[in-house]
Formats: sequence, C-alpha cells, structure tokens
Amino acid sequence: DPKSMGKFYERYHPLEEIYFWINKTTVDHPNMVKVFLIGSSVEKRPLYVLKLSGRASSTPKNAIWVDCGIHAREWISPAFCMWLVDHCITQYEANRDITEILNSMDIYVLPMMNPDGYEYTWTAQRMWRKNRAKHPDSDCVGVDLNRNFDANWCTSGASSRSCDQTYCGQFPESEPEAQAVANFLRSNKNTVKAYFSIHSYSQMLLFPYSCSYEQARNHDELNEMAQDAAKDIQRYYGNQYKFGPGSQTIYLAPGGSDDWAYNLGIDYSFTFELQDRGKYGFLLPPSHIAKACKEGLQALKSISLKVIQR
Ligand code: ING
Ligand code: ZN
Repeated sequence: DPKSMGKFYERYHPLEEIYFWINKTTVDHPNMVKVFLIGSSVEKRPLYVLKLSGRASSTPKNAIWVDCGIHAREWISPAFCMWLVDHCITQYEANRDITEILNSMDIYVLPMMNPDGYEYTWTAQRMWRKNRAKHPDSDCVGVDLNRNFDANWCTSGASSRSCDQTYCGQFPESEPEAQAVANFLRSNKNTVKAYFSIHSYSQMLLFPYSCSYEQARNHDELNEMAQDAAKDIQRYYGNQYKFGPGSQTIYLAPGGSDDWAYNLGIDYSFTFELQDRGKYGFLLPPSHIAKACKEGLQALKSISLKVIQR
C-alpha cells in the first residue's frame, strides 16, 4: 500500500525484493530506465545494470558508472543505489542538479554486484564480506571482489589465503562478478567518464591510488573534487567525511575496482565509504538510511557536476 511504500527506500531489502524492484522500476519507467544483463554470479544469479537517461538525444552520451553491494555486509550500499535510482526518476526536471546531470550524462547503476554474498548475509552470516566462490583446495569460501581487479593484484594489502577476508582469488578477474564489471567498463570506456563504487563504513571519499602510494596523474583535481564534496556534506548534513587517496586515507589495498577503472582511463574514479564512523558499523539502523543516502548523493552530484564541466 502507498503508506508503507513511502518508506520503501528507508528499509533494507532481501535479495528477492531487490530483483523485483529492478524489474518493476524498469517496467514502470520505460522512458528513463533500461536494464542490461552484464553477467552472473558464482551461484548463477543475474547481475543487472540500470541505465538512467534524461531526455532523448541522438548522439551517444557520456556516462557515469555507480556500483553497489560489492561487499555483502555493507547493506547501506545497495540501499544507496536504490535511493539514487529513485531520486533520478522522481527528481528529473524537478531538482536542478539531477536534471543538469541527466541532460548531459547517462547513469549506469549496478545495484547489487555481489548477490550471493548479500543473500548469505540475510540467511546465514550477517558479517559476510566476500562472494561465495568455492575453492578446490580448501573448505573456506569466497573471494574479496574488491581485491580481484587487475591493479597491483594480490600485493601487500591483500591475502593469497582463501580463508582470509581479503583473499584476492586465483588470478585477476577470476570471479565472474568482477569480470562482468570489468568487461562492461572495457566495452564502454570511451563514454564512461566517472566511476563510483559505494561501500561502508567510515565516512570517506577515496580516490586512486589504494593499490600503491603512487600519486594519481590528476591528484590535485581529484583531491579538490573530493574536498568540495566533503564540504558540501558538512554544510548540508553536518557530518564529517575524510577524503584522499585510499592508500593514505584508509589502508593499502591492491586489486580494487576504482584503481582498475582509473588505470583503464576513467579519470574520475572514487570509492565512497558511507555512514557511519563505527558506532553501528555495518549494522547501520534503517532509521539512518535516509541521511546516509543523502550524503552520498550530495557527494556524487557535486563531483558529477564538475566532471560535466571538463
Ligand atoms: N573498504 C574498501 C576495501 O575494499 C578500498 C577500501 C577502497 C579498497 C578502494 C580498495 C580500493 O577494503 C571497505 N569498507 O570495504
Ligand atoms: Zn566494502
């Protein structure tokens, strides 16, 4: 009913409801939303990308990529992608920022990159992080999808042991979830101008590099974008977000998707760590979803509006 639907985006949803929502959103908004199947998970669940577009244009548009749910226990992340899609649909031609963004760029949204892990957090183990890949030589399960990309793969900051939380996998893109994202971005690298990967928690706006202490070629530009976005969050919502290169701001972490996308040539590549700073951690209560999503949305808009101007 409409009353409970009103709070739909302020609740966490089991996987089946998210798949249902992807379908319903696509069917209900055929003029703004298209759906693409980009691959499937280890357990053969589909990986869907929603393409959001403003008014039709003949020329191929540039685009922004946003992925959510790479880590299973970070429930605020898929909630953010759903919030973002709803915001685009309901606020296009009403909100100035989103109208401007969608008039010059399409937005690709992967709401659930790790469906097997997410399902597992609902049914078996709430704090699961990795995917659900089985390993022939071990009883341990799962690869860390954010260590499985080809960016200084499996060097210091990742683990080659399959039982560890940051297990990098057998080789770069060994996991179908990582490979699906990498293939999509390779195929669309001439139009995708900005990459965003949504995680939690710790309230940070990170950019390359996480896989080394090397400085990004446009470090100053990325730093300024992240700083301005953090200032906007502070101004509107009062919350502090740290910003900087991943390796210096959080920890050395090779094999991450944002570094890989950056090395592919996507010059504006970010990882957001949404709320909170540790009080609830991954168990962020539903009552905090709205504010966490608004903060992430503010940062995404702030950065995207600058990317459009380049
Ligand atoms: N943090 C990220 C992680 O995968 C990160 C940090 C960002 C790593 C960018 C690599 C690249 O560890 C969380 N919370 O998952
Ligand atoms: Zn994460």
